Amino acid sequence: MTPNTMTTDNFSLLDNLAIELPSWAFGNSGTRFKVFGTPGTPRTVEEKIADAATVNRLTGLAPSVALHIPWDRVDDYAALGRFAADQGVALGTINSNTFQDDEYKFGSLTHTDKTVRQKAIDHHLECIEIMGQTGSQDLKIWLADGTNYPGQGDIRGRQDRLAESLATIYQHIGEDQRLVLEYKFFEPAMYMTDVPDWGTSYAQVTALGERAAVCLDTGHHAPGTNIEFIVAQLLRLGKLGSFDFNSRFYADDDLIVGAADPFQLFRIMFEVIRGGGLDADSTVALMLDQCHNVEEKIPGQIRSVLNVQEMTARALLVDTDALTAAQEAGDVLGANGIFMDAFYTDVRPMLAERRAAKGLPADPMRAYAESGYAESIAAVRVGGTQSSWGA
Ligand code: PSV
Ligand code: MN
Ligand code: MN
Repeated sequence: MTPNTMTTDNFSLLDNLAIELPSWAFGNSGTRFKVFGTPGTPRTVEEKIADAATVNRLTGLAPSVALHIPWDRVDDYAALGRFAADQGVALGTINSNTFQDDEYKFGSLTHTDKTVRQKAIDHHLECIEIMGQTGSQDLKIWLADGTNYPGQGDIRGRQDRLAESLATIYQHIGEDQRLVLEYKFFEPAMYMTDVPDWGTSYAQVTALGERAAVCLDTGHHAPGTNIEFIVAQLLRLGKLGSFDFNSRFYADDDLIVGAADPFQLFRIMFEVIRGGGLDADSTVALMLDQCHNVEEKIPGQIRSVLNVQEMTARALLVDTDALTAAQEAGDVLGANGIFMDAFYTDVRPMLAERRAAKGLPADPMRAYAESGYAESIAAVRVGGTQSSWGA
């Protein structure tokens, strides 16, 4: 039997960890019942970018910010890109939005009315144009399209119209750009969502071509779904484009990553590593998709990127040679033990040392609390309208 010898030999792969932050995570968000404001909440896109840059400065883990159009619409995207660069971050994924206009009540890219479909297509073309100005690589499409009642819509016809609309958008995707299609099994449509699962997303993007891939949001699956299996499968098929990381207890809770189930995050990161998703030439984009309701937003993002780093480090500890030997020998408990040994190892002291060696704060949460940034933005950002999810 091969002995289980955990080492940190693979920790250099941690240098490849780059986690994009969503601009909307810095705005206020809430539930159906109430949106609580937070002092210092950004009023402009620039203020959201400055907050994201703060997370990156303290962690070294978040070098880019995703934008959501029209929430983050500005006159001059090239200037916005320069502003971001001055702050030490880049502009990343452009997220489209076809879920807030009255015309989209019965769908956007799937709508039966051609004029509504065209409006949704044109919005995506605007997003692609913005990508040209920001230097963004990915156009991310998440659709609220779907139906609430059996019989309400023609399931197959909607798929056909979706395919046609996506094909039109895809024609405008540049050589160095990608279209990523996010799936979600419910909400706001309650009976049937037009892109409910990875299989549908995979089928749609495969029909488009090389530069289209699947976006996996960890909160968008039925409870009990084996997400790491989906990760392994999509990586195997070369179609895992990006992640939206968050965690959930019940539905699409959009909570801090790893808060609900760190072991699941560990298992997902193990498959990401196994499938080459952390290699230097990987095209898998890691992003957060969170909404902070009652907690402070900047430390919420810091906690999340640290949790991803922590579970990645634990996954890198798995002695894969010993694991393979145990698996091939049919040593069920041995294999599981090797896996769990890595998961149960506290890597926090090692990561703190690593950060310090790179000139980063050993404890970014503490460094943020002591930095005075929260107090300074609370003092400065008075007046104007605080941004929120949806504005
Ligand atoms: C809605 O479920 C959602 O959370 C999707 O996950 C998108 O990625 C996000 O909103 C932003 O559009
Ligand atoms: Mn998402
Ligand atoms: Mn979501």
